Amino acid sequence: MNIEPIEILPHVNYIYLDGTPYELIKNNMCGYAYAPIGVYSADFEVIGDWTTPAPVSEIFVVMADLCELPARYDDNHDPDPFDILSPPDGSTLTVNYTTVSWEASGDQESGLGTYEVHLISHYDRVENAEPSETSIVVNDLMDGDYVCYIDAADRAGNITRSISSKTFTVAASPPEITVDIKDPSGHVLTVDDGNSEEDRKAVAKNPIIEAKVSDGNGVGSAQLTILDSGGNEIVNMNVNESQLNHTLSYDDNTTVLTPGEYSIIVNAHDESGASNTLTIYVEVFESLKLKGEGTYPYPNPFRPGSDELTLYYDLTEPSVVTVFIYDVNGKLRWKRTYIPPDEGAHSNINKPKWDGRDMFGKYVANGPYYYFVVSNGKVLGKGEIAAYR
Ligand SMILES: [Ca+2]
Ligand SMILES: [Ca+2]
Repeated sequence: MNIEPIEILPHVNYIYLDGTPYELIKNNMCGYAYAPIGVYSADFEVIGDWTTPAPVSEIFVVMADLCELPARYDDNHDPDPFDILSPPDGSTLTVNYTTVSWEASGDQESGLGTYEVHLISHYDRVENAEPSETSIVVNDLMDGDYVCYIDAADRAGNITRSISSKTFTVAASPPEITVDIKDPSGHVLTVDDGNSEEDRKAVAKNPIIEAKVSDGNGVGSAQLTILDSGGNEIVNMNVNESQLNHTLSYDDNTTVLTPGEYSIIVNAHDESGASNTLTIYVEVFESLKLKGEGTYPYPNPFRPGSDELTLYYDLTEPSVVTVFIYDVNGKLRWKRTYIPPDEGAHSNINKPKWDGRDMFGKYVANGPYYYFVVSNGKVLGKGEIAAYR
């Protein structure tokens, strides 16, 4: 490309190509400025080989594309008026997406840069559309009431807001429910999709149970029920006040959960009539013990240096636990103590790891090893591990 910079007078800052102004980036070293190839219609003064110093109305400039700075525009006029067309005002959507459409705006000076689609609800969301677009599909809308309007922005940042806005409601989802069961030690078991009777969660005595319910349409009512193994209602808590969020908290101030099996049922309705129920099966234990299969090392045999051994065990309540590993001669090779609520010491399934190094940091030799899981002077579980490399 033939590049010929033009020299311009200091007060000339913009030239226009097809109605679009380009800021001239002045090079202080040589006093040249550069602009894109094209026929320019503008009044500016040039000196040098060009017609000078008179203003010119049309000039052909060969460009040096050296301007990496963003263009700034000499444009103080807002884009043309326009209006939003959809979604229909006052509509209720039972799906979590919608099409927003609008009339085309326009801009005579710097040109349209973008449309900003504003969706104002419990949260504010902005989607951008190209200047050539007049509709977009907005996905993943949360439940709630919305006000939607469009801002057309030109390239200089001048904004025209759509003449009107649309209001609509999304009512696509039932209330969301999560339950946190807190052990007195602070360990939290969170359940958000329920469990089966076979997969009962172990819970320490005196748990604190918190059911959190939320819905963008407003939670109209929520209920926490605890049934014992005979189906008797032990606890029944209700709220019937419309809020976006409710938390129902059970602690043992009123009714102590004695050891045994329970089901925790949380039910909620939103203000649009959708409902949801979460059921959690738990077993409350009097004191610490191992559940299920006892302890389980994996992989076994394992390769020190290549594998990590994971020791699985399921505790009924948080407790300080020490794992000992002895070799075949009865010599202690490794031990580690775990403190609640850390991995290895919390209620439910623990998965502490051993990388196969002894207490001096050396990988142990091939052979059988014996592990013991001990808490409070009591051996909870033990077994054999085979190491080979
Ligand atoms: Ca403008
Ligand atoms: Ca809802």
